[in-house]
Amino acid sequence: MSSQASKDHPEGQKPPLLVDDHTVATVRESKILVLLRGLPGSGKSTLAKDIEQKYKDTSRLISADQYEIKPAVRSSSGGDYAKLDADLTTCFEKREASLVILDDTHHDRERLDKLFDMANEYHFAVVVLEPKTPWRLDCAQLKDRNHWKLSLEELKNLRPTLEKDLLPLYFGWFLAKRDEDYLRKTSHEFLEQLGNLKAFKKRLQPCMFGSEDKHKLDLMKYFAKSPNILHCTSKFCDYGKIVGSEEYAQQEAVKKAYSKGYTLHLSALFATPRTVGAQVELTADQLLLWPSDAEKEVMPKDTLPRGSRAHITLGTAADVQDVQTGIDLLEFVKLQQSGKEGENLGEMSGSVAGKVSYYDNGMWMLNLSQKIEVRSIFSGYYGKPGVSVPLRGKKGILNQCQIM
Ligand code: 2AM
Repeated sequence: MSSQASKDHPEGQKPPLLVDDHTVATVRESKILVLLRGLPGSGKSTLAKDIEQKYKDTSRLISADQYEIKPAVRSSSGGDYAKLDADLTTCFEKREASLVILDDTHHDRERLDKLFDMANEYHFAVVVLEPKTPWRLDCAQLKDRNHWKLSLEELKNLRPTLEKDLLPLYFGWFLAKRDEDYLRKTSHEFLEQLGNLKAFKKRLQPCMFGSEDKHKLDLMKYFAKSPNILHCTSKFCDYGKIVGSEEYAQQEAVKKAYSKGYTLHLSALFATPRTVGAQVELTADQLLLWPSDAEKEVMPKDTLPRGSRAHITLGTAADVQDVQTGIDLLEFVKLQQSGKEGENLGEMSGSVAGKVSYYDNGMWMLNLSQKIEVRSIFSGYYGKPGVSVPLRGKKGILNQCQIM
């Protein structure tokens, strides 16, 4: 970094993916699309180049400037971007980089939505970074700094959408690719062993887990959907429509954590007739990012320990929403709080070694003898809701849980 650039981006203001070793290691194991966002001349390109340098072997920097795309308020975001988008698609398709950095103003919602769709299609998590330079919104200064020679008027037209925070559908911890693959496999193993457990077959009630044909019960097929990128939601914002989301995004802890790497500790896996998920035990550091009303939001009458809703949705039945997984987990927690241990019905082995408990109404929990640790990046999901993949994943059909 040049001395001028160092001054513009003091060490304390650099995003964790530039300065924190654990984050750097996690980013290297992840698939991430970094979107630099801000007015022309605000310092995006310096930040973009720093990130590219830091991840030389695995990154690819695509800058709108290279394509002569002049920042402007457009009626449509089509035309100008055709070549850039073709190169971006090739980069994703040919797996040219696991960290793709896109340097553009990103002021246009339509343009952003297109990029979020692409990220979803290629299973890239998204990180949106804005320069922290003191003049980033100061049009008078930017007029002299931007190489496009945009006038004060043109800059002022671009500013309104860029001075507001871009709020995601939700904030959360997004699993690194390698750990995500491992957890998907572990979830299949859990469902396979559960489906083959004698006690499970015995307690199946009519229509539970798609048990119409008891001899061909297939839990992987039953849990038809899985999130596109496995994650643990911290705050659901609905792009800012949820009361309190702006305040959440403004919290110092949240701002500091954005793009930072965290290890999540999974203590149990659970399955109900609606969802299959993993229980996450948040550390003190992670609890700083946990909204104080997360449990009350879905169980207003109960007093449950802070963080007890933390989970990763692994799969849901066909007509069930992802949000149900956290509600199901809280049902277990409530039963445990009331002193109900669950019926101890055996052990699982291998990657899912642990004790199996049954809590009535088709609620099964596996307490892992060894916690599973998965690496993740704290960020937001900005795309459309309801993007999911079949639980069976890309590798095709795993063994069915045949009930004899
Ligand atoms: P999940 O975290 O339990 O998997 C989009 O709906 C994402 O936000 C999902 O990942 C979903 O569930 C999570 N989410 C958390 N709270 C939600 C709410 N109140 N409504 C909808 N989705 C919510």
